[in-house]
Amino acid sequence: MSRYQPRPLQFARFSPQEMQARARALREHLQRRRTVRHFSSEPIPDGVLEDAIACAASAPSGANQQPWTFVVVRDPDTKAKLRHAAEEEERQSYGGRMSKEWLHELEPLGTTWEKPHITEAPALIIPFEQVWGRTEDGQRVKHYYAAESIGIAVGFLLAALHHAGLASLTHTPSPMKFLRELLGRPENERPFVLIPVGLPAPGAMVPDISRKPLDEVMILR
Ligand code: IYR
Repeated sequence: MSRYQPRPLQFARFSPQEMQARARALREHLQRRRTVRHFSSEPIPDGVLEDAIACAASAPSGANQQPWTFVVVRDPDTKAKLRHAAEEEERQSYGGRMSKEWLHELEPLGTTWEKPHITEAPALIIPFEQVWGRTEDGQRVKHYYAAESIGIAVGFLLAALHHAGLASLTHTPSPMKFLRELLGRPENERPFVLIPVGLPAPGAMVPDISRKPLDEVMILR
């Protein structure tokens, strides 16, 4: 029997006016998302992270292999260990491993080697890319477009968190290998980014930066 077994598509159609209104509403909503670096320790309501991760896991992926694992950390000891390890790496990165040009590009963001958000945020989500997989009987399976797939899934995740009213930060400690070790993930998984999630601290500040105008990023031919 063929492994291609199609079934009818479920698809919601909107009128042109509804479509325009929905597109504009999401544009305005997503444009209000800001990366936040100062978190309150207020807890996240039950089920919200589960729903956001389910949104991420609904993303399209190469050959539908869904090459991802999302680790959620709420345990204070684990957060403290992750912060310590991240700051060890970042101290070296900011202290000389990163080029002058790179540090210059980061200046407007006000980042430093210190990563208090890792312990202050009530939760961390660490998405892992499954660089390859295994069949049920343990055979290695090649994954196709795993990097693109996890990138798309993390885009869905950030949008879902924002939609739920949570702030997030895409933190990229470098190198990130310590995440696999401290979180006990297998050798086929590569940490993609570390995402502190929660509510912003009262009075949280963000850099005064803007996005490129549409006519710079969208080309009509
Ligand atoms: N990994 C460092 C440096 C850093 C790099 C980029 I590119 C940023 O957009 C922000 C920070 C850090 O997480 O601080």
